[in-house]
Parts: sequence; C-alpha cells; structure tokens
Amino acid sequence: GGTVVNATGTAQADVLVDGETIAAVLTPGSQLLGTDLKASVDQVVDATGKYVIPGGIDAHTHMQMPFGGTEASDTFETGTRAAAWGGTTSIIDFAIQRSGERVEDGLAAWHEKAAGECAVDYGFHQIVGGVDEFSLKAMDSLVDEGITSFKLFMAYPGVFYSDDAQILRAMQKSRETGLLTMMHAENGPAIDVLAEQLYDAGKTTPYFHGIARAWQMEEEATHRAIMLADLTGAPLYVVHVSAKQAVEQLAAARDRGQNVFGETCPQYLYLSLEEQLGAEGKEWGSFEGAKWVCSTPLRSRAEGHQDAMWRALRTNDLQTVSTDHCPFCMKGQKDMGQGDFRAIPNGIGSIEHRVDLLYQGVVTGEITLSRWVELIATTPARMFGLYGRKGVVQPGADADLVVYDPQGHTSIGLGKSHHMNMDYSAWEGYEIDGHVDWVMSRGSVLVDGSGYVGSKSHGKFLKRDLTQYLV
Ligand code: DUC
Ligand code: ZN
Ligand code: ZN
Repeated sequence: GGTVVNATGTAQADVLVDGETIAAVLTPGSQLLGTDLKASVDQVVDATGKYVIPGGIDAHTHMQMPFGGTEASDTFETGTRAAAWGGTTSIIDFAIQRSGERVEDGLAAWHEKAAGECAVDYGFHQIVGGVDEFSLKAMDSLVDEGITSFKLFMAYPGVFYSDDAQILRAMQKSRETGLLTMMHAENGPAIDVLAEQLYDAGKTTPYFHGIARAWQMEEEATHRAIMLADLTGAPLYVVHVSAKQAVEQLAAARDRGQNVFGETCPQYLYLSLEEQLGAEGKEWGSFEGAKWVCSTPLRSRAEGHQDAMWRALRTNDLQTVSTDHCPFCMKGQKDMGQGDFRAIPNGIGSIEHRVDLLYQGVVTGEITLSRWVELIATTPARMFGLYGRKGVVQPGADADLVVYDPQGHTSIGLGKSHHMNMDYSAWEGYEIDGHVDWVMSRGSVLVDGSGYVGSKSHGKFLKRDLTQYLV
C-alpha cells in the first residue's frame, strides 16, 4: 500500500517478496493469479502514506581502516549495523594494498575482516597504494574476484600516493580490463608543503587543515586526473568532490564527451569551513573543529561550494552521494592532533544519516523524489556493477527495501539517532523531516518498529560485475 519510488518514477503498488527476492510489484487493480494476496502471505507490512524505496547503497566506506596512526572506529559489525538503521543495505568498502605489499594479501585481509561480521551486503574496491609491475599484474585478476574498481590517491605522499607515471600505468590497466578508476584528487605534495608552512607559523588548529587543502589543490588534481584518463581512455570516477571548481572540471570533461563521473558526500552539501571555525569569534577556531577534519576538507560557504554541489546533483554533473564513512573518536583519536592539525586522523562518520540527509534535498526542493533514489541507490548500483540485483524495486531484484515515512521525524545526535561507534556526532542537532521506518535486506527484516532485529551473519560478499558506464 505504499508509494514505490524508483529512479524512473513513482507508483502506488504492493511489493510481494518471496524468499530473498522481489516476486512482484503489483499496481492497484492488478491481481496475482486471482489470489487474495493479503490472505495468502506470511506477513503484511502496511506502508500506507509512506515511500517504498530500494535499499541504499553506500559505495564509499572505510570500516576499521588503519589510517593516520590509528584505525577507523567502526568495525564491519558496528558500521554495517548503523548502515541498516539508516536504510543502507549495501556498502562498498576499500581493501588496501600499500607500497611493497601484494594486492592479493590486502584483499584477503579485507575478506577476513568482513566475513561473518556484516549486517548488510558488502563489496570491495581495491586501493592500489603502490603501483608497480607486481600490483599491475595482480589487477588482471580483480574482475574475476568481483572487484571491478580500484582507487588511486594523488594525495598522502608516503602513504597511498601515486605519481603521474604510476597513475598513467594504472589507467592503462583500467582501460584494458574495464576496471573503473576511482581517484582521490588532491595535490598531496603541494598540500604537505602548505601544511608545514602553516604549522611552522604557529597556525596549528584544525581550521588550517582546510586552509592547506585549498580548492586549487582539488581543481588541479581533478583536471590532471581527467587529462590522464582522456589520454588512456580509462573510465574515471572522482571521489568525495567538494570544490565547485572541481565540479566545473568534471562538467567540462563530460561536455566534451569524456566518460568521467563524480561523487560528493553529505558533509560537502551541508557543512562548511565557517561552521568548522566555530562561532566563538576566535580567529583560528578551537580544537572542536577536529570533529570535521576530513579530506577533501569542508569548504567555504561564502565561496558557494555547497550550493554548487546541490546544483551539480540536479544537472547530473555529479552522479552519486556516498559518505566516505571514516569515523574516529575525539578521545584517543582526533585528539592526537592537539597542537598540530596534521596529526588529526582524517574522516567523518555519516553512514547512518546519508539517506535521511539526502531526503532533506527533496523537502527543500533541491532534488526530486526519483533523483533522491537515483543518487543513493540506483546510480551506485549501475556504477559499481550491482544493478538489477540492487538499486531498484522490480521483480527479480534482491528484496532490499526501505519503508520511508515522509511524515516522520529523526533527531540526530548522541543518545538520539546514532548507532555508529563514535563518541561524538558530526551531525549533532540535525533535525530531519522523514524517518526510516522499516528495512529489509534479501528478504530478512533488519529494522522494524521495535528497532534493529538483524544479525551480523546476514551480510554477504557482493561479487560485482563491471560498471555499466563503460563505453
Ligand atoms: N579522506 C578521509 O577523510 N578519510 C579517509 C580517506 C580520505 O581520503
Ligand atoms: Zn579519498
Ligand atoms: Zn575514502
């Protein structure tokens, strides 16, 4: 009895689930073999007045990621449970290979961390942190493993960084294999110089993280990645876009006919450098700002970056919204950067709130209902080789369903809606129009009126097909 919302449109319909999949989507008047459906099913969920949407797909998460001298505070267990609470039924996390390590070992380690721990289905992208003859060879086997995308970093020298020669070689491999190239596009070497100069000048508060990581660093790297992708013919997906100038680069490349895509995150739509600085009137802000240290950084609202992200979501210059979920606690983690912003672990946790936060764009008229579903589920499914199984409410698809109540309300913050393993919320005080009422993954109910009823043994590894955006 709900309104089924797909990327293609909306319809009043009953959704019949049989086992792990959707058996039928029945519009009023249609009859299934003449049976009285409600009398013959095991369970009826009344969705009158509510939206029935495909489960969210968060295509960018970092559960228990070793990073910045510590480890992201959500495990696969806690992070995927929070995902379920928020209406996300699939995640794609990043397996890590570092310079000198074998890709196979990095991937195996990630399988080991996640197996049997996830409340929702999960897939992996492969971070290639050391492009050399061995890792390039290993990339040949990734497609068979169901890992159809890999991430390179133009930032973080000495950690995951690839230089242009390495990027060129990896993109040639991308072209050859069909693997989608995902890019962290920030000029890391230049950022590190700026950060050191700020620190040496006594500018050590979290605010200066965002000053060092200037938009020029993102625009330049985005442009360079686009040019290298153009030369090699590699399909390119730029992650966590936050600068309006980077979007302009993507839009221009797409206008030229290049096969490039962009992702933004809720933090770049809603939060800003000015808010990170704080209202106390302190010129350099306080350590409180560490809560919002992430890379790419929060950008200036006065410069119009947030408005530009919303606009790009409407014009399809950006195609997806993922979280880059990489949570750290203030105590014992973020506070390592007291007195030196460079030592603050980079990351924000939002996996639980992505579906709700994006729905606010529908409420305020920034995006349509169908575009909401397209951004949070359908395009991620197509982009990362899951479509048909995931990202759509249609017969034959996995029964990953969310009943969303547009009349409901969600209060975000510690002690309220917050099931992520963090000692603070980056979204404290956010009041959301709308509520995730009920969540199902492959025919199993994960969240109902009584709360979370899923289990950590439910989530299965998703072997992904090639991106549907290959030309
Ligand atoms: N950015 C973050 O904020 N955290 C994880 C890695 C990244 O690129
Ligand atoms: Zn990144
Ligand atoms: Zn990331």
